[in-house]
Amino acid sequence: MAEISCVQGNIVDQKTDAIVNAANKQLFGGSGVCGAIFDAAGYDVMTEACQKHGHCETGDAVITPGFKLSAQYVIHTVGPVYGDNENDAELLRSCYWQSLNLAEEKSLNSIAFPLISTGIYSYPKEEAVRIAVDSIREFFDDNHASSIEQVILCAYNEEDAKLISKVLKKYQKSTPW
Ligand code: AR6
Repeated sequence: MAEISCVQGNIVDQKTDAIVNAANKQLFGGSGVCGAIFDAAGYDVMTEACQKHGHCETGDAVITPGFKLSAQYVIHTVGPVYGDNENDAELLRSCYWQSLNLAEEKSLNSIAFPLISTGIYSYPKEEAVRIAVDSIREFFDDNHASSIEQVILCAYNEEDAKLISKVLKKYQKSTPW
């Protein structure tokens, strides 16, 4: 089982093999995580790499190089806009799952996620954190021989870091990893 931990900071500063972008379906630069990642990676090169994919469905993910980032790769996943779909939870779960799948396909060792959908897309944070932790754990339950050893949940502020740590602790108490 990979180690799942919480770090407070900026996703672009994470020194994992891949960082995950909270993307839009058109894969254009935006604000929030997306803006920070495009700016730090190099806006033009990242736009060009994303436009080669052209589009990404909600719940799915695509991968590009990290360009100027410390991370070798960026995995772009499109979270649900909260309230727009009957299966929001399933779509959010799929974002984590598909991102881990892509990291696995590249035999990566480490990956850092922001809290997908909890900014502009308005997903309630506590529920989103539970879904994130649940889906990451389920992925490793199904992939015992995974190359991924480290998963970071990156909180942008102290409040989010406390929330993630609380959910992680609860899981550690309830089920041995
Ligand atoms: N590092 C880590 N976390 C961050 C950072 C950062 N640099 N910036 C914001 N957050 P959001 P979404 C937190 O809005 O809700 C974009 O324009 C933030 O506090 O980036 O999935 C895309 O292009 C929040 O908790 O992503 C899409 O159109 C979380 O990261 C849309 O926004 C996600 O916030 C995606 O919206």
